[in-house]
Amino acid sequence: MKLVVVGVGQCGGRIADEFSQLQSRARFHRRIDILADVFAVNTDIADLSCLSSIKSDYRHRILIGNRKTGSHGVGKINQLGAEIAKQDSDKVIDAVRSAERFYEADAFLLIASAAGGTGSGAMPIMAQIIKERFRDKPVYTLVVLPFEHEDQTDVTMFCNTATCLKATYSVADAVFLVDNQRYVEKDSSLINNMTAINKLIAEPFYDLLCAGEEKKAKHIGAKLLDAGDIIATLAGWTVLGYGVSQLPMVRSPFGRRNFRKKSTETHKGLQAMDQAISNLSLKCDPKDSASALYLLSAPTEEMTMDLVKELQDYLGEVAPEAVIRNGDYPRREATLKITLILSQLSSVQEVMEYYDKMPELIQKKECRQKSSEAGLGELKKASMLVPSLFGGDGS
Ligand SMILES: Nc1nc2c(ncn2[C@@H]2O[C@H](COP(=O)(O)OP(=O)(O)OP(=O)(O)O)[C@@H](O)[C@H]2O)c(=O)[nH]1
Ligand SMILES: [Mg+2]
Repeated sequence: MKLVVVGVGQCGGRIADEFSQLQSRARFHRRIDILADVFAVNTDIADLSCLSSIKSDYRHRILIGNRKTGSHGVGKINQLGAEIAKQDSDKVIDAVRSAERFYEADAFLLIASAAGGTGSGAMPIMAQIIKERFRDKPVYTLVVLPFEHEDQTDVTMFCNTATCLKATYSVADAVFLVDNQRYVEKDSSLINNMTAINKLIAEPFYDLLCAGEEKKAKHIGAKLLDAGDIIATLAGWTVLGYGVSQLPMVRSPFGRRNFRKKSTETHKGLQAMDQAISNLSLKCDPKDSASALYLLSAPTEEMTMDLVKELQDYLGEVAPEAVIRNGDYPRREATLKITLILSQLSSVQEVMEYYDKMPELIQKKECRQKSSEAGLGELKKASMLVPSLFGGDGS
């Protein structure tokens, strides 16, 4: 599957940069393309300059709204991000249209954090405009939710997140939900290491996109997972999981490298599936998923019918309501990997919490505004008898 990737805002741009690195990796190691092209869009010129892999010309690193923001970002004001996206959408559409392999692209993937201003406000607008202009390709979004310490202390980030989630869901064909907090819970050293988190966010897409683009017979699975399967699976709220089991390498009597064959292979497979389920990009109940997909990447000799059946049964128990699609991807690596997508989620607790708390926050904001206006009114009244340097009535 080939994607056109558009990262919006700082977080979106950096994750898009990771996708650009996945594309280089796929070209170098597998001689295939998994992206039709990749772009970063931002109101902040410094953020665009810091990217490392996305081409550095103005068509790939697209600065929007520079007259309104002086190229320094929108300072978390998501309405401004949205307004700029409406005004400068042509810049993005023109760039996308002239993408290197645009006509080979199967879908768009737009990426942004929900809590900032540029990405949170501009991405839903761009998704809508891209969807209207390119009707034949699905538009997916990947939304990064803030760390707990951010939205617990910053009302603006909380409100931006709720607004972005609502707007994105209403326009995108599917919304990948990725919670920054999940990555920190697994490894606290990650809190200050966005690059490491971004790599973990992008990695599950690697095999998923490569599998359907393979041209060498030895890497084409018995059950090839291609763009059609992925597109048929994706709709609405979606999460991703990824699990890896190391395979013990042993040498055969003939000195050739071989992988140990035993019932351990099923065990290793289930272990990788378990890891994928417990490491989902956002905490959710797999029982709420109506469509699921998994890709098994491993050496051919490890991918037995038994293993495939065990994995299918296991996922069937965990996500009993889901239509499950699967595929295999033969690789000569000493690992067994599972990439998992759970889509069409009927309930997402975390999204609900954002929506639920909004009325209370809006009310609090209005009360604060009223009391601040009242306070300023009092001050103004008290200052009336203070002499003025400007003459007139002293106001
Ligand atoms: N995973 C990840 N999260 C990031 C990264 N950079 C920022 N964030 C998160 O994104 C949110 C802030 O959004 P940004 O992307 O910085 O904001 P922006 O879209 O550039 O908008 P403005 O700076 O307000 O113009 C916070 O929740 C950060 O924790 C990143 O590289 N990776
Ligand atoms: Mg920014």
